[in-house]
Amino acid sequence: MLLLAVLTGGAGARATPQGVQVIPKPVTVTAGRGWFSASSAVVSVASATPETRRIAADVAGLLGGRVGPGGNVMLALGGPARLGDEGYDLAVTSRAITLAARKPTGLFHGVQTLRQLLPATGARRIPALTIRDYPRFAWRGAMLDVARHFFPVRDVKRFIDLIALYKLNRLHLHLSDDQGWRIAIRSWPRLATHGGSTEVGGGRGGYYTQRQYASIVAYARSLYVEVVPEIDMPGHVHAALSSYPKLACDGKPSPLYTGIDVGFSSLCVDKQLTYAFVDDVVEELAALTPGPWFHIGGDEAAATKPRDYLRFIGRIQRIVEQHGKHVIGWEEIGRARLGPDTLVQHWNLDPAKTALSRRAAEQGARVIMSPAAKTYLDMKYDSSTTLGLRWAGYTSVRDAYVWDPVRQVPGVGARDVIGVEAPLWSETTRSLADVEYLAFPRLIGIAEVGWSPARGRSWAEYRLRLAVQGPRLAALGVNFYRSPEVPWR
Ligand code: NGO
Repeated sequence: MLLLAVLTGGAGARATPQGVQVIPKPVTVTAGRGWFSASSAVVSVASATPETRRIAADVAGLLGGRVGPGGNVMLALGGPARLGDEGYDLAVTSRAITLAARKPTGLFHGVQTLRQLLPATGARRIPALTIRDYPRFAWRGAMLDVARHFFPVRDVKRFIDLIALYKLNRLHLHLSDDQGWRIAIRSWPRLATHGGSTEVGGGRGGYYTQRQYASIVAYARSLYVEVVPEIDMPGHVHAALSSYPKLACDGKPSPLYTGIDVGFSSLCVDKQLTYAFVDDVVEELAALTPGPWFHIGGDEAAATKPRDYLRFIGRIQRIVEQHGKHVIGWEEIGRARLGPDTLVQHWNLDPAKTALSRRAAEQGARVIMSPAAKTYLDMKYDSSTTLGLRWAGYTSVRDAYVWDPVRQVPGVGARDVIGVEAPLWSETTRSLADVEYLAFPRLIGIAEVGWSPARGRSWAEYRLRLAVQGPRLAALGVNFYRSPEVPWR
């Protein structure tokens, strides 16, 4: 019997031998003979830059070895074009490890693989093998709603730590909604000081100073995660209207809102002040955000007349572009005429709304797949889950894994889909522990949907690999849901 096997990709795949249980599943894994002993590691960099040296130090820390010349763990920049910006080649023998990538991002992803090749506990050794790996999709995101409940900087950084382990590369921050405005804007200070002063259920809320937001962005970048800020418009703006009543059409003061209804607020599309306001907000936030995107929301604008909505989205797109960013919007913006390089985010269950993603794709927009029934991390797992909502149905760990992003919306196929994103809306999550419980382990499955080839993926095999993540998540202190669907170790 052949024990040496190509472990992934295709019909001939065999059961994964112990020690090679990486998530997301690499493109190809070929098992070798023997083990590399981590304690003997001396890490060297062929292409030394401050960035690759930092990665080398991480590898040395991970293996419990040191950085030095002429080592047996070699990091190098280079490799075939197929690896792209994020892929890597990893070769482990009993004597040496080589990790090569065209960009530091790829080295970083290779290090996450190495991390999972080490056992969670016990002997620090890595099985001999070769891996070639690169992502299926460029966009692999998680979204955190910091508006319904506020999460302090340290929570957000911890969340970034966890998503980076699974090769996710975008953190979308939903920074404003009816219940709270979470980012300081110097030209409109009451947005944060008043609009950020409460949250769902009436708690204290909070907001990020510009310095804090910048520190989140920089921290994410150090883990190769790009932050995507969202200011939701023209609906979901009650906190802003309560902070500055002159932005409302009737100009009347209103108290802050701490419930969870949606679709009742709108910016005043006819007021010139509205566009001055949006321009100021986009200008300040764009300046703090090195990534190329600005998310304008655009969902559930039930309190804005359809004609006004189209006018508004048109003007807002121009403002965002003037500040040098590409527009992202929820799929409702597909109703409007879209500029080039726009991304739309599919989420609705209703086919009439889903068709707007197709309309956007027909205009040349690319689509981020966040189908609510698969990727909404705020849905309950099953009827016994106490946290979460259930408007899109229950979403089991299996449901979040068994789907293909290019088969979600008729007419939106491989050419149109840029990737996947899992939103965590925070109506019911009051702490990071709550967030972790809903996100893990479903987010790990979404990470694999975004990275790994569709061919060769199966729930029966995945659930065994996921089981091995149990001790790893436990060691990290993650409050994950021990779903009965998974034979946890
Ligand atoms: C919807 C709605 C959000 C809710 C979320 C709850 C979108 C794009 N808009 O998704 O305001 O928080 O559902 O699941």
